[in-house]
Amino acid sequence: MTRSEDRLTAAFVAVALVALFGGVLTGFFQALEHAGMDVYPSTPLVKSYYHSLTLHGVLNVLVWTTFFICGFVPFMTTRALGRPLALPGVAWLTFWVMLGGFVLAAIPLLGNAATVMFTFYPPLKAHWAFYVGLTLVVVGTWLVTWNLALTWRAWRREHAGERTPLAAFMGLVTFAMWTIASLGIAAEMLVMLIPWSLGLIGGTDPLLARVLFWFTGHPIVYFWLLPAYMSWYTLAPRQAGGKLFSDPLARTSFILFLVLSTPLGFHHQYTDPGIHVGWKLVHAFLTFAVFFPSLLTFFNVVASLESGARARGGKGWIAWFAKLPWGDPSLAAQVLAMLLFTFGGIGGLINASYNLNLVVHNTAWIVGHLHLTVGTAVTLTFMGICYWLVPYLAGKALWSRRLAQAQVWIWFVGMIIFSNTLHRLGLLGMPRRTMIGAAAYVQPEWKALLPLVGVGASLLFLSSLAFFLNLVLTLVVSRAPAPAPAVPAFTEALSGADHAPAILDRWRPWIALAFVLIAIAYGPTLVRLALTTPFNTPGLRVW
Ligand code: HAS
Ligand code: CU
Repeated sequence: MTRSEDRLTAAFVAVALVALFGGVLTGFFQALEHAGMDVYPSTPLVKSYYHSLTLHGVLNVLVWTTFFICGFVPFMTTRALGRPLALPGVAWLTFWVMLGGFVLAAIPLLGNAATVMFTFYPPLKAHWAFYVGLTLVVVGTWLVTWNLALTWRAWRREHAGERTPLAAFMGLVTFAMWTIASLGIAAEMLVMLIPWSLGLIGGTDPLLARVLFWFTGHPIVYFWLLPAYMSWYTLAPRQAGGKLFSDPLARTSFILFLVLSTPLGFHHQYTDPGIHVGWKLVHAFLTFAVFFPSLLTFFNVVASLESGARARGGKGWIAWFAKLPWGDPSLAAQVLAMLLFTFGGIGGLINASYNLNLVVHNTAWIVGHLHLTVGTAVTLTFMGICYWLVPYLAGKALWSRRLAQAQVWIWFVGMIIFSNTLHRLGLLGMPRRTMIGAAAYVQPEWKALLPLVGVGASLLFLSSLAFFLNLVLTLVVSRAPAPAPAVPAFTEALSGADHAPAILDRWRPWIALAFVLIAIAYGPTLVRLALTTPFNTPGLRVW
């Protein structure tokens, strides 16, 4: 790969890490608030609990993830295809468009003019720059899709009849899925929020906006997850000293995500009026369907790790687990992320069940769920990736392997305390997105648990500080050259790409099927809402 491409990856990852730092800091403030300390009077930049919560959500789940993915996925895809990006100029333009968008959104965000949470539900009304900025970030991701697609086309011309290398296949599916999924948010921004915030239309409609938001808002979780899966499938087994159990099964899992990720956003809207219960049921079934590619991943990745552990002398049904090379912080981060994701996934099934959702919806339980998924499965995996990627990009060895080992375990323990406590608080009825310290209805049984939120979050914050310190010292202090090979090699498979049916390497049938399912699951509701919605709700600024 060219140095320019490495620099591009470095640029994306650098922005991602800055966002993550802001995200973990504000998260720490919120947890302290829950634990009984009102920190906001002493944080001049962060005005209130809700300002902090918005910064935390936007910086972590929208900016950290997206920028990391736009750096990491093209890095992996071009390496797997063995060729540079088709349009290097466009790739840099993409970065500047996205950075410009982020800065534009960050100005009102920091200035407390967009305190609308990462879901920005109207009628809460942010400054127009917030919506325009986020839209530019999304446009940037489409440019990445375009570039990856052209790069693959050029590869295909020279490799007719060959299977697309697995990592490249996964990169392409991730961006194809995301591009389809992002149409909802694009419509919400362009037709509703941007004209409304600019005063071009007088009002808005909460229900239509929420439907369009969750059209994208559910599949965006797979846009975050699939790059982590890409690492679990194509790098982690090799890091563990083993082989991927089945390449065709891995491809099947990704194709299922391409087809099934989008048509199920109503599982975030079970309690919303104005959507027929029959369509909610359809979305519930489809949510259970999209559970399967993660189950396939579970079996495939466990079998692959097991092959590595057994090659290292591991024995028994479970005891082999101890023989994984735990001393490698990059692998340890990913395996611990997988362990916690198992519980996050089970929690997801509970959320998806209509009647159980009525118990947990809008409670702290959901916050527990999202910290196991995006906050650990994704974030801890990306941290693990940083442990080889940043030294490689910097051309220097990681400053301290020991610190990195400690960091991933502190995250693991901190997250168990933090997320378990939030799940329990949710079952006790504690609402999410609420400044609990100011609530008049705090129950004694919540009071007993709330300090544990602070304990867990303090460990998480400590772990993030160790992470950032290690990366900064790698850049500034480390003198040793990056170890060779700096980038983990792609995993070989026990059952390889040649066993994969050719149909899995075709795009049109799967993309067409994805659109058909979306048309069935969303078409009637969207058409009805578009034809009947009056756009007459005035905006609110409640902060
Ligand atoms: Fe979720 C809400 C359902 C996955 C993120 N989710 C959220 C929100 C976020 C989020 C951010 O149905 C809050 C949004 C908001 O602000 O309102 N979620 C699911 C389901 C899944 C799921 C069914 N969620 C994720 C992922 C996320 C994420 C992934 C981020 C990355 N979620 C919901 C629902 C709601 C929801 C409802 C709305 C709730 C409400 O009322 O508001 C599934 O995709 C999960 C499948 C996962 C598995 C786990 C497989 C395990 C693997 C690990 C392998 C382990 C190994 C190690 C190898 C089936 C692959 C083990 C080793 C051994 C030896 C054992
Ligand atoms: Cu969802």
